[in-house]
Amino acid sequence: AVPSGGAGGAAQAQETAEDADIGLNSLRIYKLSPSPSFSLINKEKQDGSKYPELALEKRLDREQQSYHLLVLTALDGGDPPLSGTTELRIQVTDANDNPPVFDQDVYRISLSENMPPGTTVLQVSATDQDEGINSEITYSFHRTGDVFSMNSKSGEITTLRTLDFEKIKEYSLVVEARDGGGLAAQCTVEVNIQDENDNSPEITFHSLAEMILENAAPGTLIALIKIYDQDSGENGEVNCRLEGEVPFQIISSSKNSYKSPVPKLCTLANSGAHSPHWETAALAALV
Ligand SMILES: [Ca+2]
Ligand SMILES: [Ca+2]
Ligand SMILES: [Ca+2]
Ligand SMILES: [Ca+2]
Repeated sequence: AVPSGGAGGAAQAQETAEDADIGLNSLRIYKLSPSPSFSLINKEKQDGSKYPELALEKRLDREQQSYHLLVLTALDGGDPPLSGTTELRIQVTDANDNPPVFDQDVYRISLSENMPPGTTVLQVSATDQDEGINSEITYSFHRTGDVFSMNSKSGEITTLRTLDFEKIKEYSLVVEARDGGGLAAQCTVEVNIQDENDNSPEITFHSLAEMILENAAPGTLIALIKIYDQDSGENGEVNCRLEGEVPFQIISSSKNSYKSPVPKLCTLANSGAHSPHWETAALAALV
């Protein structure tokens, strides 16, 4: 067996043949079947006997060709020459000359917040052209966190805890694949957290007047209502409306802030499309 990646030119094997004749009819030359990888050097000992040396012409690559069959022929000087042949079977053993290669340099995934811990969200995959332990891949995070865990054998990434869009909106993970011979590759996993409507509007209410006179002019401002929803986009949009027949109206002064007369009941509608929360706030009427 010859290790792959060996330097060319080194003598690798010796074969000798015997010829009982002497003089011209004795052994003249060795020949090798054509091979791009191997060549034969005819050598002569001090006593005049000949022997061949098998040399590497170029680096062997087990991943391209793991087995070589050569035929060595010994020719004598007779006319016609007599010959003898022998087969050389060469098995190339693996060297760890290939690092793992990820299917993708960058994986991008989108996850909804609030998915339960233990959910498998992605499986990364790398391959290695070598064989045996040289191709056995172990996956790990470049820097371990407390949000995701990695199955070192399968490359499956699982959540360790609940994701909260309101706290962190994206993660960038660097994943390493290392083969049994110590060669490694890295890829990046970009995780985008998507908002869910998991926050109800929060209401603050400020009275502008202790009492309202019965002859107060229409349009007199009576109270200030502030509404805040931690969610984003549609999930954070709120509507405020008065319930029932009341002689008051709500004036929207700016986003999430309403000047209002004192209502008996103010219902805040969250217009989130997915799972709207309705928050009802009973506000003490000051009338
Ligand atoms: Ca390898
Ligand atoms: Ca190899
Ligand atoms: Ca949310
Ligand atoms: Ca919301």
